[in-house]
Formats: sequence, C-alpha cells, structure tokens
Amino acid sequence: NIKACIFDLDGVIVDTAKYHYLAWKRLANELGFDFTEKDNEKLKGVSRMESLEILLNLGNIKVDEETKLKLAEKKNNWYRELISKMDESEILPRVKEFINELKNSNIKVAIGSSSKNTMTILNSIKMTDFFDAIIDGNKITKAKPDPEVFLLGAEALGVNPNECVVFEDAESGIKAAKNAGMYAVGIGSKEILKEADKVIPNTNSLTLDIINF
Ligand code: B16
Ligand code: MG
Repeated sequence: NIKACIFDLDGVIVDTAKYHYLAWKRLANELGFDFTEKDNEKLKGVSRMESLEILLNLGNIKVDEETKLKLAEKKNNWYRELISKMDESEILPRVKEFINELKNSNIKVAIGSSSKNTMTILNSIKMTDFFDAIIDGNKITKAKPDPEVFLLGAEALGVNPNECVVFEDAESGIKAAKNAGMYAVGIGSKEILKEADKVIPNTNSLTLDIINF
C-alpha cells in the first residue's frame, strides 16, 4: 500500500543533469583532459565533492584539499550561471500532471535530492509549493547511495519506508532507494538502472499504474 512518492530533482523533475555535465566538462577541459557523457553517469546523484574526486581520478590529477574546494566552487559557479536562466519550460514532460494525479489520489510527494542548489532550481521553475517535504543536499550528511536522503523524506512525510516509491535517474539514487527499503523506479536506460524494480524510458511514461503494483 503506497502512501508517498519521493522524487529526485536533477534528471527527474528537470534536466539539470545536462548542466552539471557541461560545468564538469568545462572544468576537466581546463585541467587538460576530456570528460564524456559516459563518464558523467558516474557523477549523477553523487555529491559535489565526491563528483570532483571521481573527475580528478579520471584525469589522473592530484591536488591539495584547498585546491579541491576552489575547483568545486568554480564548477558550482559555472553551474549556477547555467541554471540561472531556467524557467517553467524546463520542467520535464508530464511531471506536473503526474504529481497532481498523485495528490488527487491522496499520495504525498517529496523531493529527495543531493543538490545544495535544490531551492534555487525549485524556485525558478515555480514548483516549491508542490511538495509536502523537501530534503536536499543541505539537510543530509551522507550522499546517495546512502539511504539517508530518502529515509529523511519518509520521516518528514510521516510514512514508513516500505510505503514509498522513489523516482530516480541515477545508479547511485536507485541504490539509495533500495538501501532505504523502498520501491525504486528508474527513469532512463535499463542497462544503467539495472537495480531498479521498474524502469521507464522517460517522464512521458509517468502514470498512476506504476505505483499500483
Ligand atoms: P550540487 P540529484 C545531484 O542531484 C546531481 O545528480 C549530481 O550530479 C550533483 O553532483 C549533486 O546533486 C550535487 O549537486 O553541486 O548542486 O550541490 O540528482 O540528487 O537531485
Ligand atoms: Mg538525479
């Protein structure tokens, strides 16, 4: 009996994954190496500092902690520049309709994102008021695949983990949902999201029968 749905933000509500990719690629190029979309899969859902570690490893680059903070800040400034131009037109297809259908069926809805830029994005797409709870990168101490973000979401909504369905576009996010004991719906490629309970190709396939299993 499903009582709540928890949505990842980047790559599920909006396609900010492409902006994260552009900003990381710019940083990699500046450091003298290439960064492909395939490499970027490993960064999805992962925190900013952990993403940087993965990127530096790819480029075989070793720097001190202070430099790491500076590089992460640089990437975030580029990323913020890209997302500053966002508006409602960037909400992915059927997302708003689906959330309204859930609300009409008395299902609670929350955001469970690793991003510290969550509120900026939700405000620019005017969706802040859509959610009963918002758990973002500022509220968590352990990033996905740790279940913390989704467990805090369930707690804030007052439901049990096994009454929640999570919608995720990242491998780390599907793992986090499964670690939380929740039903995980992957949005994207079956090859990448193989641990999900169900995979849909894109948000056009968001319908109520997904949660009536
Ligand atoms: P920020 P999600 C994640 O958001 C992104 O998928 C990931 O690529 C990013 O590094 C992480 O947020 C941190 O984002 O730098 O904005 O704090 O997919 O969990 O909504
Ligand atoms: Mg995501």
